[in-house]
Amino acid sequence: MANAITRWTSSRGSAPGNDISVAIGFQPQVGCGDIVVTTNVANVGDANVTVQVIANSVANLYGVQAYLQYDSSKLNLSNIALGPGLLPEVNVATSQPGNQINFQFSQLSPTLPVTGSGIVLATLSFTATAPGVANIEFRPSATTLFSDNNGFSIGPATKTNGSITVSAPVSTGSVTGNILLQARSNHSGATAQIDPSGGPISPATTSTGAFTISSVSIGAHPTLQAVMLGYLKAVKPFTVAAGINPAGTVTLLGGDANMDNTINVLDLSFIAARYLQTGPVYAPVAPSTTPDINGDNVVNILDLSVTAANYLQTTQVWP
Ligand SMILES: [Ca+2]
Ligand SMILES: [Ca+2]
Repeated sequence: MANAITRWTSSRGSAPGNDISVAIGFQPQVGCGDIVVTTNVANVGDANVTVQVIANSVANLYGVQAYLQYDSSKLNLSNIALGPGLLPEVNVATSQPGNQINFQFSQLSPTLPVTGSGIVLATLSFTATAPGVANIEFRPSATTLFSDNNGFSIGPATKTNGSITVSAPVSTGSVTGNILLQARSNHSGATAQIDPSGGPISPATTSTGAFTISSVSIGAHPTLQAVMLGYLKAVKPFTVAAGINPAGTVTLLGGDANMDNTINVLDLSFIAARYLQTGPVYAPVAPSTTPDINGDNVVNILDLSVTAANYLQTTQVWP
């Protein structure tokens, strides 16, 4: 106590020995605590997205008045819950005109004052309505105040604004899988496509047949197809959700030399007419035809046999 008196007398510029009874009752009216609005993240449409208003580094906190505002272009306020770090035993008002949040409350005797940090004063609940960073901030035009149980202001010395970062709803996913090619050990060069033609398409498959179609809209799609030059395509309906959607593995049947979705005498004739030709280019009719079904740069019995074995097969169902 002697130290407290010394600080008081020196701060007032008085000599020691003045009226001690006045000095004993003195409390410094300077800010000491801090008030913080926490941050959170949400997606558009999320309800009950909360931030907390917290008091830190306070001594003998007994009441609080706070004046905040929030970004009503991105958030709708749904609830203000006072406490529980400080008990709202005397609640003067809790109102939210427009985009404002005001609360004023005190504890009530015999409840003891609160000292420490991490004291939750209120929890604010919002619905996220639009993407972007929505600030929840102290209004500079109104005085946010801590009170102790003697009715003195004890801060806040600093006020830290909060925010909710709202993300746009996820509207696309990706589709992955493997396309294997009959008669080949290297399965590169095929593609997978949603909503042919014109829908999102994968890059050419890797040697293992792996593919990924990116940025596919969420929902049910009538057709996912696997296509390779010289092979019958395979199709199935496919529903896409957010994230990665495995479509499984499909093995394409070889022999559709003219790419008309049927293996028949036209394909056999096309191959026979070019029998024993060599080289990488076998597209005398159009770019989308080939007699070299297995891709080994020679037209021979291997191509003819696989085609004949798939005679009269048509577009396949992707399992
Ligand atoms: Ca054909
Ligand atoms: Ca061949």
